[in-house]
Amino acid sequence: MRTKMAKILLWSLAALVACTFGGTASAQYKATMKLASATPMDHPYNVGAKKFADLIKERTQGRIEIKIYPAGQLGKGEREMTEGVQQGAIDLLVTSTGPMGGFSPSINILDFPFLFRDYQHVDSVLDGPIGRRLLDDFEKANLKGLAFWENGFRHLTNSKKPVRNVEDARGLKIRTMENKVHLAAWKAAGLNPTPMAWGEVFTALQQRVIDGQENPVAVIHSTKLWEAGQKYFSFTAHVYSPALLLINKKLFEAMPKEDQEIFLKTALEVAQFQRKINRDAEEEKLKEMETKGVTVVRDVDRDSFKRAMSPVYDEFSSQFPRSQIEEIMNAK
Ligand code: EAX
Repeated sequence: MRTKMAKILLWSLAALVACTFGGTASAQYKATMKLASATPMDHPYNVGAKKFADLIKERTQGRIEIKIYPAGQLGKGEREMTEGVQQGAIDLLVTSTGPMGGFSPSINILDFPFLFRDYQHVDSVLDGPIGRRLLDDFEKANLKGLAFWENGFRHLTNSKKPVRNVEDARGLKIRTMENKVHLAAWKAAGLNPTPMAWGEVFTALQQRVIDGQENPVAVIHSTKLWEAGQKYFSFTAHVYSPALLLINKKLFEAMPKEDQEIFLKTALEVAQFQRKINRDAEEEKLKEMETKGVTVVRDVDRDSFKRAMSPVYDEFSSQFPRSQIEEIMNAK
């Protein structure tokens, strides 16, 4: 850790000297960075991360190399890996925003059930002033949010029975992310939710410690949850889960301005690519899951879940007043 900080300080000094005595700082700046994620290499987080790394290497003439560490190699969950980014042990992280509330409380506003109408609504909020404000808020925690990538609309899976409405789901023991809004929403719906780091979920499902979990199709598919007994998938789309490309703020600010611009521009460019590949592949992944014996319930009574989860809006109204919620809900 101390070496890491020393390296950052040295590079900052080199950049300062280079700027002061001529020569562009970026020509001197070289770095090898570690980018982590919790999902397997074929998950859209890492397809995006690979494209990002390739473009950064190309656009910095090979001066900045980004090595990808997928599938929780650098930590059992996203909250823990975010702490690693804060401390400088990990340089970049692609993560769901779900466990980020402890780092930047304002981000939890995105976790409310049935907040977003569709992908177009998602993109207009995340790529507009509201999204910009939420990204900026991370800077207080020594984290720089480079762009919103995508996890996706979350759906319920379980090992016990087909779930068509909230009554069918009542009493199920399900894992949620370490996220207070999600926990409260599932409790209000009459389920029995437990927060858990993603790296512990597969085993907990396999051992039937929990009956189910909820995640976007790409996470369920890339982690092969049917092999842990998740035989029933319900298209609840109860929450839209953004992802974030985060970088350690001190590391980012120690980079020459030109390289900072390259990182920001590339992160936003890859965001569009990464969201598209996530969305385009969803139907094909669902079909493949059916070939693996998963019962996919598409005709879910989503209104029953929406009604049952609606008390969370009042429960958190002191932190997230109706006006803030409506600013998002009414965005075009
Ligand atoms: O970010 O923890 C979760 O359920 C996340 O959706 C997953 O790790 C991908």
